[in-house]
Amino acid sequence: MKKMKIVVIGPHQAGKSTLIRRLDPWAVRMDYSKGTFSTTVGFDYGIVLWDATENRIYRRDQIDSVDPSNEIWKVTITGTPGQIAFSGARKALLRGKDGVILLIDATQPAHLVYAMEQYQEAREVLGSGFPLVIFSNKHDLPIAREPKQMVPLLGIRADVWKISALRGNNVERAFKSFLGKVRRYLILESVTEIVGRRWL
Ligand SMILES: Nc1nc2c(ncn2[C@@H]2O[C@H](COP(=O)(O)OP(=O)(O)OP(=O)(O)O)[C@@H](O)[C@H]2O)c(=O)[nH]1
Ligand SMILES: [Mg+2]
Repeated sequence: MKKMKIVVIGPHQAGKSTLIRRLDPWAVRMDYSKGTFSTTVGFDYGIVLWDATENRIYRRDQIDSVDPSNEIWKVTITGTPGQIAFSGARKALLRGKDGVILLIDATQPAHLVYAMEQYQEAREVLGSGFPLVIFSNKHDLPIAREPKQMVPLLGIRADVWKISALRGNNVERAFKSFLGKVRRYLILESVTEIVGRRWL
């Protein structure tokens, strides 16, 4: 089975853990909780299967329905801790990942500066040109700003999807679209490697 490793970065409380739980309800979550508040002090780790032939996502409880004659990918989704103090942990979690989801909170324009910092961390670890997508989260809330009011401030060129990780709106569509992009990148990388080797 082919493997793909996705990492989710983004400011503190933007909804990274919620997104991963939405994609994999059995995801591991290492949070510190107090009352209704919780924050990641370790990481989140979820797994789904993606049928690239039919462009379908399967959760752990749906594995029996997977058609093994199709192109199936095991997709791991690692969530990072968003607090500034965890920069070292984020960089360790970014290492070796195939694609990055930058999650921003559409209700918190002031947090874009942290999103920018985390994007720079990803560049430090993964170099340039890695598959990247921006998910603008919390669009179930009326105070959510439109991406066109927020994303240009980041100065990052990437596809942008409006989602609600809490309600699930648009999450699967956005995620599958990104998996398609990462797949194309990985296939191109392996072809370049083979062709490059032949010409040595
Ligand atoms: N209204 C709304 N609330 C959301 C959404 N996604 C997450 N939240 C809420 O935002 C808060 C933070 O969510 P988390 O998923 O823990 O955020 P996080 O990015 O993992 O936070 P850290 O681990 O602290 O970096 C929680 O109260 C969530 O219920 C959303 O789409 N809409
Ligand atoms: Mg979290």
